[in-house]
Amino acid sequence: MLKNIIVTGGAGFVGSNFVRYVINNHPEVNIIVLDKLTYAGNRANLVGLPQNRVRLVVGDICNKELVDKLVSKTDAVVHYAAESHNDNSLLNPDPFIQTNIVGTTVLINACRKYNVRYHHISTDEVYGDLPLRKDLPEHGKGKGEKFTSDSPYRPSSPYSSTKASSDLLVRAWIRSFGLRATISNCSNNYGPFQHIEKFIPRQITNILSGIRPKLYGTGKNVRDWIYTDDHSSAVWKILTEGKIGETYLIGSDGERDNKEVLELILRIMGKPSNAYDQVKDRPGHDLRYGIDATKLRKELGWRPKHTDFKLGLKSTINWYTEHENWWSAEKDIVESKYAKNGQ
Ligand code: NAD
Ligand code: TDX
Repeated sequence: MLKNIIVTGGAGFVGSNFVRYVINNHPEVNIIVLDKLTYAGNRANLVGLPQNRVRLVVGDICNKELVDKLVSKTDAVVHYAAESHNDNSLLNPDPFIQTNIVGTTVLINACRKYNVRYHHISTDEVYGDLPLRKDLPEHGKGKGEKFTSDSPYRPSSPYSSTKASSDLLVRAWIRSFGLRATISNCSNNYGPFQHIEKFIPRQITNILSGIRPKLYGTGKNVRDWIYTDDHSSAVWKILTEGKIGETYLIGSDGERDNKEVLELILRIMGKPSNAYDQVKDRPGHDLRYGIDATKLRKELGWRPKHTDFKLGLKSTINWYTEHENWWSAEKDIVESKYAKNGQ
């Protein structure tokens, strides 16, 4: 049984939601959050969690001595820490290479040394993109090719190529060194605590700030949205019941194109659904992601709970509306960076 775990990147969006999920659902588990607190990490993401069960260590996953010391005393490492934003990776790939590739290597070396269970958080973006489906159905449960754990690696951006590199390192450490590891590749998360540089929170906080939302290109690109709590429950399932050496894809049949998502946000927030600007497209912009999560559902019996996208979006909009203090100081900085880039 797992009693003490390290969650890297636990002060970021998906990591902090995982920490909260574990604290609320698994009273026997204590967590060390190892986080560098980059621009994307925020102490406030851990506010309200019991201090006797969650300890934040501010540090870099590339720091071998620190990682060695922490890993020597833990039962498992769940590795979320990353540079995570595609647009930033197009402006400067260097921190992506450092954290995502070098940082992961430091962690898996330490886990190998102490024979510690390791779970690697990755993304569907390592598989590149899928062709668009003309017949995108109302609730995304249509046919069409989807990613599986056998899909070839075809990353498009500096971000996704560094995530792909880290996945391959983990696979090699499993095969060559017997690392006790699993990998999960999840689709686009949404929910509370997501940095306002990302699509959904950027548009919500634009509207709340009186700024017109910004859609890249025509908005035909499709993302497979999952509520972040469902990602957390899947990761816990894999960590505790997954087969060592396996890769599991996580998704909840939430395919929608960006235009549709933006129009829904506008409608929920009481604005005309055409009240947005079309801006410069992202270079190399992946067209469509779609996850086939059959393996996770069949082999581990995982089921997502938050499959009503409109409901999830409403509660996310409420969260940003009620937590203006959490994001308002960052808003100008984020928007002026985008403006410089014509977006
Ligand atoms: P995020 O940018 O919100 O958070 C990343 C966290 O990692 C931050 O707290 C940051 O301070 C920390 N960090 C960055 N570099 C570090 C370093 N060198 N040492 C220690 N900590 C460091 O990212 P996110 O959206 O929460 O994504 C977390 C993980 O989940 C990433 O590995 C990402 O690839 C994966 N993922 C995210 C999504 C998504 O939709 N957000 C989907 C699939 C997979
Ligand atoms: O202002 C915007 N307008 C817009 O149209 C922004 C910020 C984005 N977009 C588009 C680009 C994408 O097609 O919205 C879509 C989603 O964009 P992001 O939120 O930047 O996410 P994406 O690039 O799809 O990657 C996300 O999901 C997979 C996470 O950031 C990654 O960390 C994760 O691996």
